[in-house]
Amino acid sequence: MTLAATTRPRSLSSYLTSAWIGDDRYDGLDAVFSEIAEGAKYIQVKVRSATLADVIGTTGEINVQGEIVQLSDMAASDKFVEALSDCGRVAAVGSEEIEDTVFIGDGAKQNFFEQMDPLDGSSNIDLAVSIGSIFGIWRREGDEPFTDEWLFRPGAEQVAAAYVVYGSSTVLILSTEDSVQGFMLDPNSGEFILTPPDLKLPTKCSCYSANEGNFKKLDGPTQQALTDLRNEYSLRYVGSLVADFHRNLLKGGIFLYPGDLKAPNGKLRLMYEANPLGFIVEQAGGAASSGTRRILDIQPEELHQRTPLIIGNKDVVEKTVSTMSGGE
Ligand code: AHM
Ligand code: MG
Repeated sequence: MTLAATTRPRSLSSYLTSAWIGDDRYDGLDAVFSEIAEGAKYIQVKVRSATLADVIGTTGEINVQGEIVQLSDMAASDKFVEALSDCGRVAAVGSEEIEDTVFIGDGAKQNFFEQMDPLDGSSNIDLAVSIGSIFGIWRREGDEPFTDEWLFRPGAEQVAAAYVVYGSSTVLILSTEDSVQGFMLDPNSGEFILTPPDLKLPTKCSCYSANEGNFKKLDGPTQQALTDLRNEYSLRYVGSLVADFHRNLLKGGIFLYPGDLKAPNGKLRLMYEANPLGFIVEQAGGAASSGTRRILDIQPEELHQRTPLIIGNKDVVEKTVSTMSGGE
């Protein structure tokens, strides 16, 4: 009798140990990704016990977006700032939950800075609906002094990005300029396992994701673009950007949160939502647009600025953007 050959699952730590040996672009990135993974393990336990533990509710404070801050948003933000400070490779962090950039240090080894949405979709936390965390990573060149302006780099200058989905399983997606790798948390061993590796968007788009309730607020060409998508694809909308994006990345799809007549810049944030996911989708073969330009080419003007976002399969994004701008 011959035993079937088995392939040993590859852990995140094994992957990070050998991923970029000798590649100066990513010197220290293993430590950054490793801390994001550790933070995610901590947060996923909190998320799973959110309705049991005494973490639901509000802190009584209003965040910089004017929304009531759920305690878990703050806890996630604090946890990731702490983890990224501890890793010794991050010089500064911008967070959706914090008005100004958090400067950590300017040591020679602190050669990255990050922007993050620590708990995306958090209004879903007490509904057992998937939520997540999103990270964009830029390299700090040399020993340049830090100013806020220096941090406002376009998304095209990111060297890496990542997101986590706290769903029926906890998944971590890491991307550099070379690849997009998926990892799934094994709840038994507590390790992230490489699956699926080398992610590419399926060539066929299978669904569209949009808040159809906003239809009446959209201008005519955008209503036309949405109608075209509705006529061709299935609607799938979780209401957590990171979860909608993850499904579309695996299955093929387009997500859009356009501007409308009242809010021309839409709802989503450039620095820590659109830029990281735009980076990842491009590495996977897709595209991300604001409706008038490539997301990654937008020159940021402030930390919390909003942008319309159309993201997913390249051909469908291009067609949708063309219709939105009055083309066929
Ligand atoms: P947030 O939870 O970080 O504030 O993000 C905003 C969320 C996104 O996750 C999601 O795509 C969007 O808001 C849904 O908005 P709406 O309820 O208007 O459809
Ligand atoms: Mg968000």
